[in-house]
Amino acid sequence: HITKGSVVFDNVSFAYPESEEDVVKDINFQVAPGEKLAVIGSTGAGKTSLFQLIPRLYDPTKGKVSVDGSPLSDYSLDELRGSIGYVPQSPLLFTGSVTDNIAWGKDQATTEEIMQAAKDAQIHDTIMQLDDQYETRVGQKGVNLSGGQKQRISIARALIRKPKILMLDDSTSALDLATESRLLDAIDTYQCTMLIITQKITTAMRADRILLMDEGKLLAIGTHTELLASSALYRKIVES
Ligand code: DGT
Ligand code: MG
Repeated sequence: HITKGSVVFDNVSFAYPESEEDVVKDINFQVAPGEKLAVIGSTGAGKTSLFQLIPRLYDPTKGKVSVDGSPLSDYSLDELRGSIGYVPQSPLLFTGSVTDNIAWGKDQATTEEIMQAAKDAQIHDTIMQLDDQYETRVGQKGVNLSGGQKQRISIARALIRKPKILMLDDSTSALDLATESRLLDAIDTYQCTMLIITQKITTAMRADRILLMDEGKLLAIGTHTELLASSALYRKIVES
C-alpha cells in the first residue's frame, strides 16, 4: 500500500513508443513524503512526460521509478491510480453532472465530501452560480466551462480521493494569483506529497524545492536560493 508518498527516480529515461528520441534523459531525484516539489522548464522540456511515468501512463525505457520504496510494477494500476491524484494538463470532463465529474471513481462520496473538495479546489462558488448548481450537466453535451473551471473540477476530483501523491500539471495556469494562493493554502491542509508543474516562479517558490528541466534533462534541483546560486538558466527564468 502507498501510505507515505515518497517518490524516487533512478536513472530514468523515456522515449514515446513511436519515437526513437528520449524526451526524459537519465533523471535522478527523490521526493520525501509530504514534500512539495515544483517542476519548471520551457515548453517541450519534458515535464509532462516525466509526470506521466508516475501513475504509469507510460513506463520508462530505462531506469526505475519507485514509490514508498517499491518499484511501480509492485503496485496494481488501481492501487497506484487510487493513491495518486493526477491532474492532467488538459483535463477532460465527461458528460454528466458536476457531482458525477467530481465523485468519479469514488462511488460512495457524500455530498459533504464533494462540496468540501470543490471548496478546496476553489470552484464551489462558480458551481453555485450555475443553473442547476451541482446537478448541472457538463462535458461535451453540457454547459461550457472555461479551461480554468475545468481544471478546478479536475483538481476537486483528485482531492476527494485524499491522494497520498497529488500531481498538478500546470493546473493553476488559468487562475488569478489570489485564487491560486487560496487553492494552494487549501492543498497544504491535505497530508500529501505534491508535485506541481508551473510556469510561474511565484508558484514554484511556494514549494519546498524546485526541479528545473531543460531538453529532457534535470538541470538543477534545490531551493529557490540554491538554484539562484547554482543555475544560470534559473536566474534567467527568474529575471524574465
Ligand atoms: P509544455 O507542456 O509545453 O510546457 O511542455 P512539457 O515540458 O510538458 O513537454 P512534454 O513532456 O509534453 O514534451 C516533451 C517532448 O515530447 C516534446 O518534444 C514533445 C514530445 N511529446 C509529447 N507528447 C508526445 C506524444 O504523445 N508522442 C510523441 N511521440 N511525442 C510527444
Ligand atoms: Mg506539459
